[in-house]
Amino acid sequence: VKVESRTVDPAEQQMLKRAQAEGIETIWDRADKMKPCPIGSEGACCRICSQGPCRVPPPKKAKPGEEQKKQAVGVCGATAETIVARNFARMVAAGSAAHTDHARGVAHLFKEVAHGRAPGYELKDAGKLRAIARDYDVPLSVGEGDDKKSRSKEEIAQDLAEKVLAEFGQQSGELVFSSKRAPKKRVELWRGLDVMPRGFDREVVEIMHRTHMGVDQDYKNIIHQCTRCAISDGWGGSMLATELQDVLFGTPVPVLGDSNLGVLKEDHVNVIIHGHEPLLPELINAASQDPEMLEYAKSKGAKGIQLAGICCSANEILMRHGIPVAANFLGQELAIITGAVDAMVVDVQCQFQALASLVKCFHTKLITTDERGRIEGETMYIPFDDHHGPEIARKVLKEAIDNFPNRRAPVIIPEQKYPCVVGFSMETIRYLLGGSIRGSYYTLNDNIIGGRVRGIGGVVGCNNVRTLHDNAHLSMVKELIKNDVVVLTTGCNAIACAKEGLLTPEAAIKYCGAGLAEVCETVGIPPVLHMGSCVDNARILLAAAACVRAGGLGNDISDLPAAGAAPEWMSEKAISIGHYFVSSGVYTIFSAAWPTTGSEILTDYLFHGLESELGGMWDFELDPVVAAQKMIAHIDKKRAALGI
Ligand code: BF8
Ligand code: SF4
Repeated sequence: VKVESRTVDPAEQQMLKRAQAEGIETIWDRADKMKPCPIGSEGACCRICSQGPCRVPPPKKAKPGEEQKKQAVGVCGATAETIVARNFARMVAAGSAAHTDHARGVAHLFKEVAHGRAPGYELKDAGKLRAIARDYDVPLSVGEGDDKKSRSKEEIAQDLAEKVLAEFGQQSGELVFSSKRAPKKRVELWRGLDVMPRGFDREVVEIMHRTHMGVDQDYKNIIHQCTRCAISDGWGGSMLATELQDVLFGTPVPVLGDSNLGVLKEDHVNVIIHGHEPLLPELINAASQDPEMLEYAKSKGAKGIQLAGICCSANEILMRHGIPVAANFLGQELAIITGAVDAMVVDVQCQFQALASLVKCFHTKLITTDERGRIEGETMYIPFDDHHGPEIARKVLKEAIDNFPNRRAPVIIPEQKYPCVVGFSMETIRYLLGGSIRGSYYTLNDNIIGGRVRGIGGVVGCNNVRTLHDNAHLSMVKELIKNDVVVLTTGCNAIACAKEGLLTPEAAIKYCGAGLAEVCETVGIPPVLHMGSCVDNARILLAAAACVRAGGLGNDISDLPAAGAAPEWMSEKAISIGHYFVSSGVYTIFSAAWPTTGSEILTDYLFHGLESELGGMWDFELDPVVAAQKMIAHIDKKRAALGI
């Protein structure tokens, strides 16, 4: 098989050639052997009770003269609409659960830090802490008049921790961020539709209940709960994870980083950080700069310690510390195939089980660190715990260093390495594009109204082995910036863009339309703004809300000339993210595959029906350039409605 048909990344092509030459199996080989089930991929297989699985794909169109076959229903009578909606809903539930459970870990750590019980951590961003506390009605001071005293960071954080932790098990009412941070008009719309989320866990559990055998069998009602659950992710769990991580680890500001497999160094101990939760990676980064650790690495013959990231943990430490990113989702095996990785440290989400067998071909230690994410055959399990963070980080690092002398396969590190400017939090964009009115998105809006910037595209999401790796990401983003659409990116799209050099101010000259290029040059920013990991899609929501607040572009997110996309999505998290964008009023288009084609009626509801309810809707288009053009058409439609 030609490696060019698998990935567009030359560094990864080189590693795939090595894999082929040495008979090492990768995800692409397994994908060749495993054809997707045509019924399951349409969402048309129900296996939620043991009378099935029941398969209800749309009947083939009858040939002339033949009688048209009827649409099948499940043994219990469940229609294709119900079955497909149930499968879709369970994706929303799993995705939302992943983000919210991530937030739970951060919230627990936050509480321990507030009480001084978590060595190695601090409350770094006091300004953000106070902003969140204000939303949660936690008092910032005590006493009145002359006796009024500010409360300490710790006192505020202790109260705030109790309030955020209570939201996980909250049974009624509204989530704080959903009601306070979305534009007023959006909140009123959600209240009117009765989709305000009540509690993080409740919304996920309720989807699981409703999609149990014989409960919710009205597809619109199932999607209604999807909306509530997805809002509790975007304007809830994900937003909480992002905000509390900023308090603990610092709100990102622009920083220079490097990307692609060329960031690994033959003469260094190479440690790959892979997963999603930055709690332990923050401390591994700190430990890697400890002179004692460095000495230890030297005693084993290495020149130093090189950390590099994969997936969203990579995005987290890249944008806060400039730690280079080695690869996105589909590159995780290829990093090990360099023979240069002394340890791969994983936490949760998007980690191939195949890593465990792959590391056996090399010297790499696969270290799992989260009790929720063990991998059978892992080399080692070093569980993270809030109370002994620095010790655990040093232990992990020591394992990597001890492994440096054990390299056995010849080390082949591709030379590709590209710089990137990252760290565009909502606050940083506000600062850079606030213009004369700092503290708002005024300049950005002004540029949109003036037409130099045509609109905003949020392009995010995974890799998918069923598509040419990174190709859809890059062609979509290039088409958008060529047409003056500024791109906000997170997740594996951000890493694909980094590897292509799109996250540099120079990319503006090379790839952008004249208007966007001018704005980027004036402000000195890349045309593609790296906003972080997948939970940081909440930053895109906050940026959208800030655009609405700055004025001139309507009263709601659905008025903005903006669109969202995940051109190579594969995970359930992507569906939850997509659905919260739709629920926030954004036109959201996916490529690669679409999981509801088993019901034309349901698909039509998601693609068209939702627009009249939520102002946002789903769409699907296989060709990423055509998808970009559809985003631009939507942006133009919104511009026309605004009269700009
Ligand atoms: O949370 S983009 S493949 S790494 S799921 Fe996974 Fe998808 Fe990458 Fe990050 Ni997000
Ligand atoms: Fe079949 Fe109904 Fe059971 Fe689903 S719930 S497997 S459609 S009988």
